[in-house]
Formats: sequence, C-alpha cells, structure tokens
Amino acid sequence: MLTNGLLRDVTEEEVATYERDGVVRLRGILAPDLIARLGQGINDALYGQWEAEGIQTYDASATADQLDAAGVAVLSDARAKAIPQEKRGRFVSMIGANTINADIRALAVDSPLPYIAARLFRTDKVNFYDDQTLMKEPGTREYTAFHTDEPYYHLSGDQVCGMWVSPDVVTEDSGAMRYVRGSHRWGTFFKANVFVSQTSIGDLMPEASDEDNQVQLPDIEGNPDQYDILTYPSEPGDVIVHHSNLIHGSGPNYRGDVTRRAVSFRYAGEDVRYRFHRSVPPQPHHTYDLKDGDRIDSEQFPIVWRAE
Ligand SMILES: O=C(O)CCC(=O)C(=O)O
Repeated sequence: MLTNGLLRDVTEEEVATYERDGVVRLRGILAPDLIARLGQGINDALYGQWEAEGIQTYDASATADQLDAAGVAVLSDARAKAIPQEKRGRFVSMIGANTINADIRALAVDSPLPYIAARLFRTDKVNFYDDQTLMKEPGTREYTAFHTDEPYYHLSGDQVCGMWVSPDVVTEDSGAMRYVRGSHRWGTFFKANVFVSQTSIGDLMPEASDEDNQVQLPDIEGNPDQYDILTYPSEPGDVIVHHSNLIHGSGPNYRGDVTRRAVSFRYAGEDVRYRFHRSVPPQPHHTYDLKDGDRIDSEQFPIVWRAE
C-alpha cells in the first residue's frame, strides 16, 4: 500500500487552503518510522555518500562568501552577522539525492507523499519530478532568498508542488519556511535567483540567462510589512506543501544547538507537460530527451500515483 505510513487523510479544508493560499501545512500526517528514515537519509546523503557517488552538493554559505567578496549583495541581518566565524554553520543542499540514497528514494516514490499530492491536485495521476535536500547547520547565517520554483523546473502546468519535510523541530529561530500567501495566483513568471541573494542567476551566469518574460522578484525581505507572509514552524510528522509558483524562502538558523534539515520533494499532476527553461541550473542526473509539450511520464519522472 502506497499510503502505509499515512497517519490521517488530507481534509477537504486542507485541499481548499492549498488552492487558495498556495501552501498548506499538514500537521502530524507522516508516521515516525518514515521521519526516522528521512533523517538517516539526509545525514547519509550529505555526509559522505555524495562524494562516493559523485553527485554535486551546493555549499550556499561558500557561494554567499564569494558573492560578498565580489560585491554582490547577500541577504543578511545584524543577528546573523553577529554569529562568530568559529560558530558558523553551513547551508548545504543537494538536488537528486533520491538517485543515490534508498531512504530518500523510498520517501519520494513509495510513501504517502504521492497520494497527498493527488489529493491536493484533485488528480488521478502523479509523477515524481525531483528532490532537494537542504541543511542549515547550527549557526547558519544565510537566508534562502524569496523565490518561486517554476524557473528551476523544466515543467509547465498548474499541478506542480514542493513538499517540504523535516525530521527536526524547526522554529522561527532555526529557519522556519516563509510563504507569501496567494502569490501563486499573481500570474508573474519570476527570475531564478542564487538562493542566498536576490540577484538573479541570469545576471551572474550568461549560460543560464533569464527568459524574456521573466521578472525580477520584488524586495520582500526588505519590505515584509507590504506582503502577507506566513511563517510555518514544523515538527517531525508535518508536511508543508507549496505550489511551485508560490513565493517562499526562509531565514538563517540562528540557533547554535540545532541543525535544520529538510527534503523538498517535487510532484507533478495530470495537467503538467515538459517545458525547457534556460534558467534551470543543469543537473547531472537529468537526461534531456523530452521535448516541449511532451507528457513527462518516463523513467526519470516516474508515475508514482494512479487512482484505482
Ligand atoms: O529550505 C529552504 O530554505 C528552502 C526550501 C525551498 O526553497 C523549497 O522547498 O522549494
């Protein structure tokens, strides 16, 4: 049963919240054994396994330092700057850990998550697209700049979501996720940024140049009062689902005593088609054999849920 490990169903009210706000936090929905596998998978993938398997990790803290040295504005604040260098942790992420780690793969394709996507999309078929593992070690100074996921995926369609799942207790102080409520319906295709800065990838790397209709994100971090921002702390067992066009980000992990780990699992529903975007950083585990307009059903993007 694909729904083994689901502690309760998704309610109709939660589906309506996802549709209206572009994000819903599903409290206490995943069983503890799945959460334990997730924690193990993140540790194995980020500490050691990636080197053995030759998959890339992205040290966003190192990027922040390089950008800062080059005079590119990196998001920060007085509290983050006050974290002394010797107590500073790293913001590390990896895309595609499911291809090297059996625990993360199991969560992605053989867990209740695809069913949850089907409920929220009100669809009969769900594909797994990819995953991103994210870790903010104790004392991580870096923000995740507000962004939407659309310019990072080779997809078009409305039924695309990210499911952010953490094995840790995540508080506002340790980097809880933030969402701009309802922004998935603004109808704007934003530029991809470099994660720790509002600067767009296209401004820094011509090979990932922005597409003609992409718009620079507004300065939300600098003007939080002008936006309807939801901050969602999380506990083990919670799943936070956001629409791929919803603006989201997170703050530093100011805490010196807790690591903030998560995997964001990405799913697509029936209305989704392949759409190549120049702004997507190339992924070594992706093959590029689909054409614009194709259904994405393939070994790379497997069907992980079908209604009986
Ligand atoms: O964990 C974070 O700070 C960012 C997560 C994210 O951007 C996502 O889940 O799409």
